[in-house]
Amino acid sequence: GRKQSLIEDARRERSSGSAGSPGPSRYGDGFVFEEKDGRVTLNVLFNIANGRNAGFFKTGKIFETFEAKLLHIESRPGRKSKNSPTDLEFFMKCEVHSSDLDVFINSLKRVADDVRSVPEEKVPWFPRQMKDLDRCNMLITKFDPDMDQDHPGYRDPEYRKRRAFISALAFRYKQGDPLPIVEYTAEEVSTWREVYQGLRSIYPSLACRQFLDGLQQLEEECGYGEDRIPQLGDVSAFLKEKTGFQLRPVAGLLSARDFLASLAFRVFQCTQYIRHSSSPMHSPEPDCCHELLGHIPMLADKEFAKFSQEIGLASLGASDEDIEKLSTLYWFTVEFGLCKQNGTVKAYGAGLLSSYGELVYALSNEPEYRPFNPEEMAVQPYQDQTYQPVYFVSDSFEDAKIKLRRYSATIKRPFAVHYDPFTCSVEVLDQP
Ligand code: HBI
Ligand code: NLE
Ligand code: FE
Repeated sequence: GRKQSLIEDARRERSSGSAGSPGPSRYGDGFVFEEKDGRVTLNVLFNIANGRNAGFFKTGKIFETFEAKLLHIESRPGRKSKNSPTDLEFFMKCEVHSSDLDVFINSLKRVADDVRSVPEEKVPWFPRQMKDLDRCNMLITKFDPDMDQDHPGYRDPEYRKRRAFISALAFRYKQGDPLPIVEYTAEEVSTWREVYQGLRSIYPSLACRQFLDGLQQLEEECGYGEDRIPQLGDVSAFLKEKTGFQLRPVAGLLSARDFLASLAFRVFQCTQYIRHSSSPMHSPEPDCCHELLGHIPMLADKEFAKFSQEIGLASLGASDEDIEKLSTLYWFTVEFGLCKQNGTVKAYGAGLLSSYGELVYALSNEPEYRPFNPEEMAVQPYQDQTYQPVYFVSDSFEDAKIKLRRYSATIKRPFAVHYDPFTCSVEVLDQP
């Protein structure tokens, strides 16, 4: 599931409008609320200033008076938190009588600051223009070297410092900025060399044809090799010419929703740090080896690029359940997919192609193989700590694409999306 703050969601929706078809009743700020049986559901945000905490309990009294049904509540340090750390911002989802709406909001305004109300949206916010990707930055703190005791970098302060430095480059990045250049240290290049040499020697027999083609082009035209870690700017320029994909730096694992959304714009989010030198053969989290060796060669393939964008478009505004399914499918295909080529099983999944350990394991007779079936794959539980116990094998690379495309088309949304490559924006077509 998605661990996204509802406060964050409401704020994004408010400042960008949403794709949902508007309901019948209009209120104050121009927002439209869905009315049902004389009641409306709304999201209310307000601040309680430092030292006025009693104000919060007064809001409770107002809820009681108006028989407002509280459906959800969250709080977090408020906007002015730098100066006064006890300021709190509240988010409440509630249901009130439509006729009480104005008085209810005005009453709240008397006891709390900066009261804002936004209608409950049926469609989650999604980016419409490429620059909206600046707001697709919900990081999942998993495998974090600062928080996870099992991370190989947890006890290495130098490594953690380096990670923080490289993360900061991604945090500061805005769409359209030049891609940050990282001067990799001798130790980092040596980790890269180890990863590159190991994998390069087994690719010819284990990787699919599309991958080998892409990698060869990268070696010939983009300076790929064991001696240096390619810079995102060079790789992005290369991809843009081949398939129109471009890269964007990211500090770590993104929420599936935000990660998939960028694909809709042919933007691939890339981490720039490298795995810890103590575990070159496998890392549970993405790093530059995973992006540059696992993903980039595949994204140089026109058909694969098109298909990646389609998954991205299918994800825009999809329900949480559908995002979960799409990302699980993504996991068993783009990350860990196997396909038959000339009668032999080959890897096309990036998570395999960037891990010597798992690539060898996946193509040994140890794991279980199952036939490609999107309906089954979308709900197959997976773990992301170590090697997969099960892989799905398609009859061909093309077969995987066709079946996935067919599956994506079954995802129901109250609107259709169309990507306009000239303006790099998503057009939303209402389908009442
Ligand atoms: N975030 N940075 C980053 N890189 C990924 O490859 C990635 C991600 N978030 C989610 C994700 N991949 C997949 O597991 C799918 O859930 C989309
Ligand atoms: N296990 C992969 C690797 O070691 O490169 C990374 C997978 C990221 C999803
Ligand atoms: Fe990946």
